[in-house]
Amino acid sequence: MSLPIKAFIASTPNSYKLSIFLELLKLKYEVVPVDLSKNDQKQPWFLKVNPNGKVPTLHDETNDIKLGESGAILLYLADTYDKERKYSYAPGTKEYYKMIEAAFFQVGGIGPAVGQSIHFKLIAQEKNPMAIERFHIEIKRLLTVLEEYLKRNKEEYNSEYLAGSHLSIADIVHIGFIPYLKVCDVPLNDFPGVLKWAQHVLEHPEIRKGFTIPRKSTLWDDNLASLD
Ligand SMILES: N[C@@H](CCC(=O)N[C@@H](CS)C(=O)NCC(=O)O)C(=O)O
Repeated sequence: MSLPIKAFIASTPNSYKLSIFLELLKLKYEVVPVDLSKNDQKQPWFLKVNPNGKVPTLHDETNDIKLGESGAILLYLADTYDKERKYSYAPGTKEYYKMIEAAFFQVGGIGPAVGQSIHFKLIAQEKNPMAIERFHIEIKRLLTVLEEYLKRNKEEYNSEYLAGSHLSIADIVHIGFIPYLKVCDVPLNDFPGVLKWAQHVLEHPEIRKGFTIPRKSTLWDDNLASLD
């Protein structure tokens, strides 16, 4: 059966943001698995939906919209399908901008830094110690900022989440990357606030389920288990 919401995803940290959010919103959707090892994401059929050739990508036929960029996709889904603002905040509110701040910090900060760290540590044929060190230091700096976001939000809202009083897009974009920190040799024990937050967020069964769509990553399995 064809469903109007099509999620183009692979078992990657950015993709899991989308599967997690679709699960939380209890939406019916079709998974279009993208095989990154075969470079599906750079094929003409994929580039028609997202010229940037990356996952996650969304095609919602209900509104005839094709979107790339995890942050933009989650904001679209929130505005369209989270009318009660269970996992987001209404535009114009203070909490909305704090949610956006944390989300942009992820997509423009932690996400790329973790991606580069993994590239230089695990994928690049030639080892470049300066590049490895640069991204290692940057990830640790960014996690210190994340600790501070959590601390300030707790002071203001007495909340365990990143923005405002409840789980939101701010948490969802960050949680996707947390299990990868182990691969970057950044132990979460050095960031107790982030560790506590991650354990709290992972209590949501929809979030655990999102990490299994399209497939569980064996790497993530081990790393998720180490957070329990
Ligand atoms: N800024 C993008 C980054 C997406 C991204 O880097 N996706 C990776 C997987 S986690 C990807 O598609 N890599 C394959 C490629 O770059 O060809 C977002 O937030 O959605």
